[in-house]
Amino acid sequence: MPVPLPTLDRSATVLVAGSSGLVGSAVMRRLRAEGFTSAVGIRSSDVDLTDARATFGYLTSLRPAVVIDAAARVGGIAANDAEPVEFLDDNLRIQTNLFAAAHAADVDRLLFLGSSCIYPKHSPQPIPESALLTGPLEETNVAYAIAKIAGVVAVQSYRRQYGRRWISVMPTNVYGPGDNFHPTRSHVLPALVRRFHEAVRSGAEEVIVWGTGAPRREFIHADDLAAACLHLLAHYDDPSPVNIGVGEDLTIADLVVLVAEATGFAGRITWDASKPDGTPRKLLDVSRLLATGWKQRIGLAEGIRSTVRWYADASPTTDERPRGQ
Ligand code: GFB
Repeated sequence: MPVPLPTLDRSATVLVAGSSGLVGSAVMRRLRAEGFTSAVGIRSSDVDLTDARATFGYLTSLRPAVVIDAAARVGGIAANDAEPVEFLDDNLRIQTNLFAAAHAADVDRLLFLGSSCIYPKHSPQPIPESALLTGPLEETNVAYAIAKIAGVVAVQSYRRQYGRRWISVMPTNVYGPGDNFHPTRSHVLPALVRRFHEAVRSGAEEVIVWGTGAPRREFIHADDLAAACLHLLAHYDDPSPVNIGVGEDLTIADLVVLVAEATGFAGRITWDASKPDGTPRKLLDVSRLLATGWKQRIGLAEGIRSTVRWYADASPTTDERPRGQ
């Protein structure tokens, strides 16, 4: 029998690990908007979560009631492919240290952010949570996916062995303000926003995009993801991870058209098929999330337009953020 969750106490200390990243910064905004008065964000420059001693020292002195783990080394398909050691090693260390320190600090509620890339490359579409560990992973991100799968298993293990009410969520591809807009290391949406924005500014006639344009992806705005995370902390308490997505995908070619329109680019688009396509399709089954009563608020075209406006105002100061999502 599931035990009803107590309402999250707005005055409790909520720790957001990775608060300068795309997701962590959105979670901080959402906590403030929902009236949480003791939300504390940490970045890697505040506490190095790959360092066990520093992590234990920080957590056992702060003693938060809730931890939201949005700290990770993240990157797009090229960065994952080029640096598997860092993607595996840093993420395993961050999770192991943070979870052990949260347990030592007696943290009752913890939310771990995984990724939809933990599912097998050829999963049924839309991908149900039950697809986890049923087949081989996409080769370009095996290291990152294995680290995130280890995080899911760690959360389940703390629940089973110590009765911790910790949960894992698996977001689909995320975008929004504060993203990493690095030209080669970032995910597709920020990479396109930057490339098309710069092409319009410089008057370039051509923009080169990667792959064939055929892969299908689903995108969620970081503010919707943040709202879903707080909603699930208040309404979900189960060992199985929960997918967080919007229930719709599109081809990369269609995404390119949306970004070109939002930036006002009317020139030529050329596909560089020497770059990897990655997983052919990644659409999450979100029925478990929707059954908790959560609803998406920001549509993709609207979200892309606001991200383009944010980037135009913030550039050129926005650049690579290797850690913190
Ligand atoms: O966003 P992305 O790097 O991540 O790439 P994945 C998605 C698709 O967009 C691929 C194409 O088919 C790319 O070939 N694409 C087109 C581009 N132009 C570009 C570009 O300029 N930059 C990038 N990055 N892609 C990542 C995983 O997979 O998804 C991570 O590697 C993580 O581990 C993340 O899970 C959410 O969706 O393919």
